[in-house]
Amino acid sequence: MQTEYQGIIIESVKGDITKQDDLDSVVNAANAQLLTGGGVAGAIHRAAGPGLEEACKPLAPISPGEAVITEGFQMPNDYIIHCLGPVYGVDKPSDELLRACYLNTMQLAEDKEIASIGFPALSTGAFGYPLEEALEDFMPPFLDRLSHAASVQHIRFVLFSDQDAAVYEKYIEQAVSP
Ligand code: AR6
Repeated sequence: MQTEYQGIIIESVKGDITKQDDLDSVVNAANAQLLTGGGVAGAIHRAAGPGLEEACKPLAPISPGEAVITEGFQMPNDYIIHCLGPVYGVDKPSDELLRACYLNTMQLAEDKEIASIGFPALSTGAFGYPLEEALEDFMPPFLDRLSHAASVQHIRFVLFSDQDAAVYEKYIEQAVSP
């Protein structure tokens, strides 16, 4: 689905975060060491190639809620923004740390004058954050931040299953109703 919020395109799609060829940047659901791993981090490192690991070394480790940016290497995007989400119920307060991921990503994107960002559902895989609770925790302040974005014009949430995409779709329709 696609909608518009304060002049910004917001989409939710089912897909693979490594295949978003038309976006300037995508977000990595990283680990603290910024190394390859399972889920999104594994897929991004495989697609980006070894140059990404080299670029990440001097930036690691990062803390929950923090984000850092690299170029995209062999990914189809100019930039990758690496975020360490909270482990649900372990890194506390999880809601504030999750929010920080989305807001820090926005700040890095604006610093680089990036127009479009693809987000996976940070922390909702290996880190165990329930998907609906994650949406409720990060989306209101994220929408608020979007309402005064300078460069960012297009946000795409990329979900890995039909079920997750449907949850996002329903939430966005309600939150961004004109
Ligand atoms: N494209 C889009 N979404 C994906 C993809 C993909 N290629 N692969 C998985 N997802 P996760 P986290 C979904 O575990 O919870 C890693 O091992 C997945 O179904 O990647 O932040 C790192 O090394 C889930 O809904 O991220 C860290 O140690 C969501 O993306 C740790 O896991 C996030 O799942 C990070 O855990």
